[in-house]
Amino acid sequence: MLNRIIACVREAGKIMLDARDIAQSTQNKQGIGNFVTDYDIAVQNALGDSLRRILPASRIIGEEDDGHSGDLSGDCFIIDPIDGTANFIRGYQHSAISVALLKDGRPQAGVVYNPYLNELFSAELGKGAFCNGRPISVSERTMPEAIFLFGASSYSRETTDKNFRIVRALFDNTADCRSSGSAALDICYVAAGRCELFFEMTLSPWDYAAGGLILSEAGGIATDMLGKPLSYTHECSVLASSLSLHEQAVGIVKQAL
Ligand code: 2AM
Ligand code: CA
Repeated sequence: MLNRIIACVREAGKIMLDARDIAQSTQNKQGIGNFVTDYDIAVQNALGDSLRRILPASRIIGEEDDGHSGDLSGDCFIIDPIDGTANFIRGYQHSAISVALLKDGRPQAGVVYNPYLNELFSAELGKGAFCNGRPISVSERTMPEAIFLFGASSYSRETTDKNFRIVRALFDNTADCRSSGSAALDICYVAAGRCELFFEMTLSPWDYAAGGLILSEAGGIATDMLGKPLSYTHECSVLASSLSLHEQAVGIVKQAL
């Protein structure tokens, strides 16, 4: 199953690599800094077709769909056709396709693919996490040694004060921080031990469903910022880290609230 999903995702990645005149194909969605391009739609449609051929009875929930009924019964693919759309539009070359397969609401497989670096992160429940087929695991760095990644949730400005209070608190307890515009890749970078923590105030299931499974299979954990399980039907905050740092990270966040 995982290999068939990977083949679909790699094929769809060619649409991103072949994209031209992206700015001309861009429309604003609701909120500041929230965009969609014709390529987001093209990747989503291509994935919808190819994934449905693998599991014809599956439900497909994508970022560029009209809505999400909240029904996660049976097999369900949650897709972000391009995570890091703003990067994609600007030629920043740090974006990914994210596909998760859930069974009755629980993630079974996840794939996150950055076609620019040809890096494909993948995991299947209980079978470990991989980058281009090689096993990955979270780092053993301590909190003072940690680099944390964060998203500013620029599209929901009512949470900006709270978001940056938490970012400040994390910064005071760690070595450094980065913000690079793709939550899916950020979570995979924690899974691969490149960085130790990821935090964002408001994300949607397609941003983290695949990355969350890849991280847990790599020895980490992704929860909301209070340490509660992630929602796969609604937006929520995400706090992702190695298992050893997670309790401490939740404590830092709670103190900052
Ligand atoms: P996107 O590029 O697929 O939209 C950057 O902070 C992260 O937030 C990216 O993963 C981005 O995903 C995501 N993001 C952007 N707009 C969003 C929105 N309105 N709701 C939830 N997540 C969003
Ligand atoms: Ca997207």
